[in-house]
Amino acid sequence: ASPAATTVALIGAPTDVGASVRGCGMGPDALRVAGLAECVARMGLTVVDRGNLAGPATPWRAPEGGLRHLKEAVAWNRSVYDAVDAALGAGHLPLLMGGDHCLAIGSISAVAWHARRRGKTLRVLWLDAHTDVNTEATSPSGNLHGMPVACLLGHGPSALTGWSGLPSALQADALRFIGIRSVDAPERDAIRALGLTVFDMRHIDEHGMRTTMTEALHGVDEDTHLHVSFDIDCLDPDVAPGVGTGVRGGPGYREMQLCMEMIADTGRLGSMDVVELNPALDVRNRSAEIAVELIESLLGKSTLARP
Ligand code: B3U
Ligand code: MN
Ligand code: MN
Repeated sequence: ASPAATTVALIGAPTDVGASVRGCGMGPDALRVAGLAECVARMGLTVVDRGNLAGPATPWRAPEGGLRHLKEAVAWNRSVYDAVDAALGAGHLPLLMGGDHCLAIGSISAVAWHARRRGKTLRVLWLDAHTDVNTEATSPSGNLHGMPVACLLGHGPSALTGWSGLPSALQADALRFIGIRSVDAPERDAIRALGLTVFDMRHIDEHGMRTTMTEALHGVDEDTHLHVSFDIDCLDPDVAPGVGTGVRGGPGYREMQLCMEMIADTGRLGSMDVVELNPALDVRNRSAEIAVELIESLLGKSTLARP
């Protein structure tokens, strides 16, 4: 099935402001070089490349108050919020090309605002090795790419919460995590306290990707705005080595393809993030090419016509 919009707006956010390792600021151009725009066009969709947003350089300062680069991260997320807001306002499907995962704060805050205004129920699929639900009080690193989920749930620095017009952009029941295999001890407590639904790698191994995705997509209907926040480190690092914080034991190429195909089948995809792709650590842009192939499936590519 096709996504909810017929025009895809590519938005580049070339920064590693929230990351622990340098290099994911080159993600947007790596995705362009891998043919992302051509892939969207092949799916019969109109593509507009909004170019790269501008923002402050990453100063590589030590964390202050448990947070690294807060001021710079706020600036980048402001730009992302405005660009995603503009794309949704134009009826387009925003595809945020990160950049690190802290940018999902701006992106999903804009999505939440639009979904609420249109009376849509928001469902966010967080495809990641990590749950990213740390706060400045629990983070082992101070890196903001480990905190976007907490910020979107209203727990985090006040400068990065409340952007959707409500104290929290998301309620816990809007989120489904897929591919998780690295959770810090305080994150484990937060998952339980917040009541988050996490399909970790053990769940995928025991039940398979098909059952997992059926569960993760349960309840999605014509009134749902589906947002996919795709952290490339969700994939096994043997498949996609171009990431700063790879964790062994992730989904392989075929499992991830099925995940994307089942999301596409809902026909409710309304927006997405592709983040944490680090070309400095990649092998001949392979991870970017795989990301593009997976996005093609997410936008409805199918080997055979399906009933
Ligand atoms: N949980 C750790 C590591 C991490 C989270 N997200 C990424 N790495 N990419 C942290 O720093 O919060
Ligand atoms: Mn992440
Ligand atoms: Mn991750």
